[in-house]
Amino acid sequence: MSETQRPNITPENKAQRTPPGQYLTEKFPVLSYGETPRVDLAMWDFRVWGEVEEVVRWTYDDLLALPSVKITADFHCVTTWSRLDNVWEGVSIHEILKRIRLKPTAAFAMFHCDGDYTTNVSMNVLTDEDVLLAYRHDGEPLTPDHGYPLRSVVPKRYAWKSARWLRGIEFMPKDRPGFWERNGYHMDGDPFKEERYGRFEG
Ligand SMILES: Nc1nc2c(c(=O)[nH]1)N[C@H]1C(S)=C(S)[C@@H](COP(=O)(O)O)O[C@H]1N2
Ligand SMILES: [Mo]
Repeated sequence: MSETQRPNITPENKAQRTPPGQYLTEKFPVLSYGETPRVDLAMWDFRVWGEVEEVVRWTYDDLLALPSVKITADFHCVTTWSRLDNVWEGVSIHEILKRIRLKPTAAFAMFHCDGDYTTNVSMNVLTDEDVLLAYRHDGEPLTPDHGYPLRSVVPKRYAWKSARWLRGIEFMPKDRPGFWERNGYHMDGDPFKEERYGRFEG
C-alpha cells in the first residue's frame, strides 16, 4: 500500500507514532529464525493448554467461523524498522478467552509456532483490546513468509512478539523466556520504552 492509500499517516502523527531509535519503511521485511514452514491445513490445529481447566483445540475452519475483527496497527521490529497502519484481520484474543476456562493461576502466555519459535507475553499484554490471531494482512490472506496460516499480532510490543505460524498458546503461572528472550531480547519489549534487550537469568 502506498502512503497516499494510507491517509491516517500525517507528518505530525508519523513522528509521534515512531518509537525512539526506529525508522519508517513502506516495505514489509521478512526476518526469520529458521525456514518458512510448509503447512498442511488438514493436519493443522490451534491448541490452548497449560493453566486451563481443559485443553481446547480448533481446526482452521473452526477459527474462520469465529467472529472476526479488523485492526489497524503499527508494527515495530527491534532491528529498527517500523511499518505504520497495517490492517490485520482475524480473531480477537478475547474470542479465544471466552471459549476456554483459564485457571486463576494463569499469569503469562507463551505463543508456540511451527519451527519451534516461541515468545512470551504477560496476561496484561495478551488481553489488550488490539491483540488478535490474524489470518489476513492489508486485505490479503497472509503469505507463507508473513505467517500463513495464522499469526499472533501484539501491536504494542516489538514485532518479535507477533508470532508467525502460530500453533498454540500455553498459559503459564510464571514468566518464561521465549526464543529471542532467551537470546538477549527483553521479556516485555515495549517499543516506546525502548525495551530491546533484557537480562533474563534462569
Ligand atoms: N515463528 C516466528 N515468528 C516470528 C519470527 C520468527 O522468526 N519466527 N520473527 C519475529 C520478528 S523478529 C519479526 S520482526 C516479525 C516479522 O514479521 P513479518 O515477517 O511479517 O514482517 O515476525 C516475528 N515473528
Ligand atoms: Mo524483528
